[in-house]
Amino acid sequence: MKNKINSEEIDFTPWNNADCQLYKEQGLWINKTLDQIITQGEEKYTDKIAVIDANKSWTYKEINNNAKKLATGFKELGIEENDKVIVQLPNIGEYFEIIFALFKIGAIPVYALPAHRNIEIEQFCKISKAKSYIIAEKSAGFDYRNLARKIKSSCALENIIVCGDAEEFISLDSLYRAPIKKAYENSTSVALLQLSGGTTNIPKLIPRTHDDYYYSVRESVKICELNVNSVFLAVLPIAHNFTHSSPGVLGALYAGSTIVLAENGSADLAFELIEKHKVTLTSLVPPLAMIWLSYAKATTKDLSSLSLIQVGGAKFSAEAAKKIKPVFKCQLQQVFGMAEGLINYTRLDDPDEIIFNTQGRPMSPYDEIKVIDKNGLEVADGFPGELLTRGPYTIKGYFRANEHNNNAFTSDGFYRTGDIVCKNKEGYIIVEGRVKDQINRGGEKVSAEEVENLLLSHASIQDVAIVAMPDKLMGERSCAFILLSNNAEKKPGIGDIRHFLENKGLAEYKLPDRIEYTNNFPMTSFGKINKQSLRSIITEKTKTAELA
Ligand code: AMP
Ligand code: DBH
Repeated sequence: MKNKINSEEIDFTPWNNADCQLYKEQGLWINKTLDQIITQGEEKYTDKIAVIDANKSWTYKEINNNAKKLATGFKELGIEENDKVIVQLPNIGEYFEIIFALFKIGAIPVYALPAHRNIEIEQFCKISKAKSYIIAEKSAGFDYRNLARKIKSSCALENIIVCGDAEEFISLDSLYRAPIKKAYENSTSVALLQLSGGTTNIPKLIPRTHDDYYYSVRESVKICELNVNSVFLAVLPIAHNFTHSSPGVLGALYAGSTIVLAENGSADLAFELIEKHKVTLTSLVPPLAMIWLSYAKATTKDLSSLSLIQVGGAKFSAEAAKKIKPVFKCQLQQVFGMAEGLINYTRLDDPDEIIFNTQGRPMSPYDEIKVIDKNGLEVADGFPGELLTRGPYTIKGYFRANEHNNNAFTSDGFYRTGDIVCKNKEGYIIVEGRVKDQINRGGEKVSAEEVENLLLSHASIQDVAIVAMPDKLMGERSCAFILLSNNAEKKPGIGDIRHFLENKGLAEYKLPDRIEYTNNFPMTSFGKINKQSLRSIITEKTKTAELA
């Protein structure tokens, strides 16, 4: 049964014993929990500023001390080892106190994004059985306490913890107690649950262990050359795997750098912060990089401190890639990663041609990759096929998703990425497209099936298929092809459709950007809706509209 989550579902699929031993012997897995990032940070960089947000700054010592105090507060609330805690926060400094406090007691944060609404949060609660939910009172005009009120009963939440004015909920401020003395130590256990963009209507939770995630962070720091002089500007949500770990905020803390948190990605705010804090690197999704490129030409702000801009999450075109260096006078790094594990980077000293035209190569010499055709056979270099991977920081299974895992992983432990790529003979990867039924909206992944299922509950809709349509800025946007039911009184407009989904509690980025009415869908020979032809139809239409 598709949606059933039962107690026999596996939380975590381990690597085989021989691989575990190899990764330990080779010093990839170092037997430390992620908490070590901040305890070591306190020892080495004590009074150095670790984090600056819109209101405050924190030293390394302050973050660790506050995390120790919160750890005790969380324990007193009844949060225990292996308990899941949904963390949904904007880019604020308290985020670090909270996640390190959770690591210290062996509780497991589920990394929700600020854009998620009740549908998503309810799903995370249901799958993870989280009893605690941590939010900020408000951000970007949205009141998260109202969201908490909406889901409280359906989710059986016992603790709703609010950073800021808690109203009837538990105030984060009230939870700072005497510092905890001994921290959780089992590095082989699951540290956190990341989210996958999802290719089915059930979101996937990604169990990452302390050992594997810490390795991914350290290796990323090495490749991106972060150090105590680096200043990392986080403009994307910090819980996202890219901003979190590639090398992201955890990498910055590991390297003794300073993190500057922006509340959003607007070029105005970011450029101001870059000048003010002498930011050296940042990570962007392609649409943001395009906006920054257009604003940078006219800015009066001094951006000369920037030495590296990372772009990833969706395909960055070679044309746009070529503009980064001349405009920002800094290096570009393409990053092709996934919360399931594998991260590919172009290297800082790669020739321009590689940096412009490829999405990098695997981060670790222990990453194994295969590019296969429809029959599962490896294709020759330079030919497209689906990318499969396994290695020291790529998961072997999603959290409580046995049935899906049978399809998403091969019997010998490779993750089927669903990405169509070409690998060149030097091992660099060029992303060509996807086999996944997913829209990559400027780095934010939308599962077509999830939105289709919701639309099918609309009284006027008989059938619907959502596909990606090309978009200059976002790379892709979503188009819903709709077949009206016989008794439909009127054609709902795009506004009605978006409103309908919003009322259901769907995150805004998942709402269709366009609708097209159809009387009959193109079908495959198996009688399935032929999404490939729908994509061609809408691509042609958008091209014709551009020419008109
Ligand atoms: P997720 O599994 O939700 O973490 O999303 C990861 C997916 O994002 C990858 O499998 C790719 O489809 C896509 N992706 C990430 N980075 C890039 C990139 N640089 N170029 C093209 N696609 C990317
Ligand atoms: O898209 C992603 O999920 C992603 C992109 C770049 C990622 O998880 C990462 C780097 O770590």
